[in-house]
Amino acid sequence: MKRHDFVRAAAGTLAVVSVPGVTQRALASDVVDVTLRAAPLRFSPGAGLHFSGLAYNGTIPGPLLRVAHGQRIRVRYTSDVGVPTSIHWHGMLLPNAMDGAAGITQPAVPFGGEYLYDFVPGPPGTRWYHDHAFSLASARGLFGMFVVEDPNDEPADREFALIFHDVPKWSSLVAAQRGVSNAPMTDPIASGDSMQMMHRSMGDEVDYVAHCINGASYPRGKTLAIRSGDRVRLRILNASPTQTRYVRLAGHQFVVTHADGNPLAQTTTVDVLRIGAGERYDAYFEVRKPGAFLLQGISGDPLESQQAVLLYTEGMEHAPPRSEPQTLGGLRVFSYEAAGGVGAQTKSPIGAPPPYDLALGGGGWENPRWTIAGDVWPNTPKLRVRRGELVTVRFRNTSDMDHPMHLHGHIFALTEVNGVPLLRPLSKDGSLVSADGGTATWQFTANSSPGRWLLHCHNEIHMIGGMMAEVVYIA
Ligand SMILES: [Cu+2]
Repeated sequence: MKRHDFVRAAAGTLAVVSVPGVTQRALASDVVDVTLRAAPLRFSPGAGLHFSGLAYNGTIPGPLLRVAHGQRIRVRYTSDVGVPTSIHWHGMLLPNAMDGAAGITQPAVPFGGEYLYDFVPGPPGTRWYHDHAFSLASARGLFGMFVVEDPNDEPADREFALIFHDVPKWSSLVAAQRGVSNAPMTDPIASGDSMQMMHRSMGDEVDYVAHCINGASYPRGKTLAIRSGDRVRLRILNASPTQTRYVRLAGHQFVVTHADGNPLAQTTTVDVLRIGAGERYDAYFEVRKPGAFLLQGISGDPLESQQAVLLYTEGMEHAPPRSEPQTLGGLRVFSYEAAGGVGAQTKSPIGAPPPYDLALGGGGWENPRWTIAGDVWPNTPKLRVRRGELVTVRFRNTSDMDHPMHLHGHIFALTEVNGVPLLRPLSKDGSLVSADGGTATWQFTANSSPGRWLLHCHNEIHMIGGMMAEVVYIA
């Protein structure tokens, strides 16, 4: 069994930890007992930066949770923070009462309170966990990665878990909730050779004081050792409260194998990953030559070039690292269409119930309302489903912001994007619906644990502004 190196945050810095292999762990115990305690943390991701964060077990991100598929986990959660909290297990299929949606599947955990989460994590793959009590606690640091080991994963010489996350300027987060933030839109735009920021203010954009990987902004944070010839697997999570990430590794391409932890029918090779809020991608690369290479966020926002981690081969740790220009021009950027292929016609089986057509709307200056079918939670549609039924959801985005829509407790097939059917639908738990008329179609079978399952935008500002609906199982 090869040694697997994993990265996790310890007190605001990167730490590489060695994790025992799958089989030993599975044999060691069928039940993994974990204690998570949320508490305030003065978080310092870069020189001169201090932020009143909230942390699980004293680290931002929280500890990397890792089980063999088939093991059961018991998480004793306690809260020592002054806002209501809960833990959502993002991308997991689990009993409804374990889903962690405060006010829906459990009461919020108050200061001094506790909650026991007890379930068998699955399906295998890169999942994550984060606060879900509508108090912006996840934006303050309550999140972490959760790996359910897949015995069918191809072997890798090394494996790194990379969590991209952002530190908000709190006043802008508060203003964004009222639709009066002056922060500019920072999604990157490829225009010739340079990146540009959009200088129109959308009212809902959040200003960030730092963009981090695993708890630190470059050049802080631990460096990652690789060797020439290595096949390196990356598990990358975008835990940003609001922003999409574009990620590049200098001198290398990514071979993407999994979307949201679920295997792609066919791998796809890209120069740049695009990762919406809440999404995960597994990708590998082969180290072809010695050197020092930055893996980093690509953006028009200068702070985002500090969202970087250094990978180096032996003896190259102090060499000037190779980085790439902050542009997407001429590069192969990950897209659902590229990963799924286009051209097939997807037909629903005869007799399938009609689709739910959900328009996504809202936003604009001084408008804090983000809507589904013209209304805000809890007046948004209830998708009432019977167990075993095939459910089709079609989104149409009438707003001028992208929406990373996420469904709890199910994995759907993304069958259509922007009017184009996908040849090989992607298995996901969230997908970006593009601004200004973008569409997406999801299909899933209602075969999860009966109950209420949220369907919402993973942009925290939009979710709190009402962009949330639910799938409800009826008898
Ligand atoms: Cu949104």
